[in-house]
Amino acid sequence: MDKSEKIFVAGHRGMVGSALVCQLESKGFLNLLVRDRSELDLRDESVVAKLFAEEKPAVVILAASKVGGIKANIDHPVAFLLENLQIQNNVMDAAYENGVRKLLFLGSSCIYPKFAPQPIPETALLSGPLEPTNEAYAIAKIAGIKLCQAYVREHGANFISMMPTNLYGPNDNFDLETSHVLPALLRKAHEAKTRKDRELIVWGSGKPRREFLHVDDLASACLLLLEKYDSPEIINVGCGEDISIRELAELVCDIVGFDGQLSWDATKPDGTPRKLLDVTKLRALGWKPSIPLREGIARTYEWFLANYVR
Ligand code: GFB
Repeated sequence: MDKSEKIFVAGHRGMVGSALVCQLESKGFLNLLVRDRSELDLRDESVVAKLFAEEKPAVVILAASKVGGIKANIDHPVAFLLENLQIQNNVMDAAYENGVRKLLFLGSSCIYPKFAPQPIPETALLSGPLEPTNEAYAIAKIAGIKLCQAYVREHGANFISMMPTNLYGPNDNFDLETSHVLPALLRKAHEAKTRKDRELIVWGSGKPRREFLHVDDLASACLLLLEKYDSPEIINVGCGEDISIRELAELVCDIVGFDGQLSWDATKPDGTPRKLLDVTKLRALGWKPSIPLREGIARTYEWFLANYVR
């Protein structure tokens, strides 16, 4: 990628987008196009078209999504389906209409069937029923993949799609109702320690397994794919290892310094039993993650203490 090319980072205030901006700037990509939500509503087709016509970005990273944890997905399927379709349709159409050289679309590991083989190869897409707790989000992301591939096939566009595993890091959402598990556990353990509680309640059975990737590693994988990957076939991005929610809760408590007991709220859903991505394709491009889980969680806890705890 040319250092002077204009790169539009859609969603630059989010956890992924902010990590991307940081990494792009540190590598000397200084011609970044970013817009706050108050200036640009990506769900609005006409304002997206106007931005592209005026700014003519060369490269687009589509990191803007309506995202949330298992409860938010269950409670708001309309927003997860509708808003994600609107955002990706508007951005991809404007990118094509304005001759964008390359677009990177961020999907999710939840696009794969609930009972996909583990680790999940890219070929598992659309091979079985989805996990019901995040079906709306998954359908939107699958539509995004298919739209990228359609622009490639019909118009020769260079639109690529990566499927990240569960992500965490600075600028994550720490709201207990809408967040993913890792920021939720960090906050719960911190508050339990502060209150000197003897018990911490964790959702579900603790048995599901998840793979966690620090968002700075995700950002470095994005840059690699922008440089080296030009195929319409989707590519998984993960660290290649998973742990159970029970093990994660124990690790978080150890890092935070909460030494009370864990108890399990069986009224809350487990979601998909396991979601470990097969990252053979990505590894073959020479990429590997650099932030071990314990270190990444400790760094995220430091960020939480400095930025969230008031
Ligand atoms: O991270 P999470 O909300 O999403 O939940 P998914 C992962 C697991 O952690 C589930 C358990 O088994 C939860 O029951 N868990 C335990 C908790 N305690 C908590 C807690 O306090 N908060 C939360 N949130 N979970 C999401 C999808 O699925 O993954 C999204 O809903 C997206 O669409 C995202 O794909 C990456 O991993 O189950």
